Amino acid sequence: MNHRNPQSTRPQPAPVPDVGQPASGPLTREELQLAARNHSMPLEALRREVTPPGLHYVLTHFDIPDQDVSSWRLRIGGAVGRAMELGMAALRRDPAITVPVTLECAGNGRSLLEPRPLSQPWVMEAVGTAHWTGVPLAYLLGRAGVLPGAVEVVFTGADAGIQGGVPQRYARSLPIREALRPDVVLAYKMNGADLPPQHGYPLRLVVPGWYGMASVKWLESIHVATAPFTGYQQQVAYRYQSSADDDGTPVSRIRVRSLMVPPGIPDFFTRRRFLRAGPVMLEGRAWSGEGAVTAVEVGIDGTWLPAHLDKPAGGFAWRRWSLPWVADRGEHVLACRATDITGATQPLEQNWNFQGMGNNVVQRVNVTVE
Ligand SMILES: Nc1nc2c(c(=O)[nH]1)N[C@H]1C(S)=C(S)[C@@H](COP(=O)(O)O)O[C@H]1N2
Ligand SMILES: [Mo]
Repeated sequence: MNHRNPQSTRPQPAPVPDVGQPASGPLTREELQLAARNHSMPLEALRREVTPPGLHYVLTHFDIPDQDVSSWRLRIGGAVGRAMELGMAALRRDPAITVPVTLECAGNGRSLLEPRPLSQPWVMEAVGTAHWTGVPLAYLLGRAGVLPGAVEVVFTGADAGIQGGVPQRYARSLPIREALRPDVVLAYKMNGADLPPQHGYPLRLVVPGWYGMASVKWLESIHVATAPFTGYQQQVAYRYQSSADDDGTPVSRIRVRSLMVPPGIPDFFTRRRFLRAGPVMLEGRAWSGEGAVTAVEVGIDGTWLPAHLDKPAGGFAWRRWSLPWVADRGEHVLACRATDITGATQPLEQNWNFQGMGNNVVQRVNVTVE
């Protein structure tokens, strides 16, 4: 029998493009949906050394879970001598540390690429710095007793969804030597208060120096593994790929970057800046997951000048920079460019990659001085 519906000969709606496909032209409805859920940090918040939670960027792949802390448990298992289950009261009795950490999404800058990979369409401000308080991961792994043969630690969150057609819980792994670093923290506080729901309540991992994807929110399980983890967010997503068929290399540490507080006042719609002629202090922050930021230069209409650097607040927290400028009437293009201790510096033009990862192109700000 022929079950074909005669209506199927009508033109079919175009298939909804899926995550990762390259696109040109106006943003799609799906990108707008993601952009309205996941917000970046307004650039004026760069004035603050510590970003208040409501201004810190947020990225959540699926839904924010509603966690009941009275029934919530953290499970630690796999290649350990003593598997454990811990509630929040027990975790809070363990020794705690507080680390200032700049987190940045690996997809920051994606919407500026041409063509751009379909995903969260960040511009340039998917960043923030918070003080994260909690138990050092190394302390708990020490108590559990990591067995010989362990190569990675897998962290799984409570949030589930489908990405690239694959049903999954959000999960990522760290090589064992990174997991045993003394500054990797299982955080239950952000800036001195309980984690807000969107930042991982009641417990999240924070991996200083790594792009944000490593810092698993709504943490439920820690599994010490004797083979490399092959989950979607490890093996498919978060890779530097030249094309769809390229296996690529994994994304890990944050590339050196700096941003500037746009001076003066904005036009509401275009965000173009306007300021009065005369002295103005240009300022911003710079960070790198590879180690200390050693220099920031400020570009004024293409001429680069060294900025003053304040003392760093911590190994993986951003560092304030400033440069006084006497603005003269006319149109100007301002820019900033940081260099880190490895000698890496920000590119003037971004190299394209298939997922739009690790963008650290120099920021440019157009200003009209009147
Ligand atoms: N469980 C879980 N953890 C997660 C994510 C997620 O979707 N689910 N997103 C990751 C990504 S891609 C980033 S950039 C950071 C963002 O952390 P924030 O929202 O606290 O800024 O969380 C990471 N941890
Ligand atoms: Mo991210």
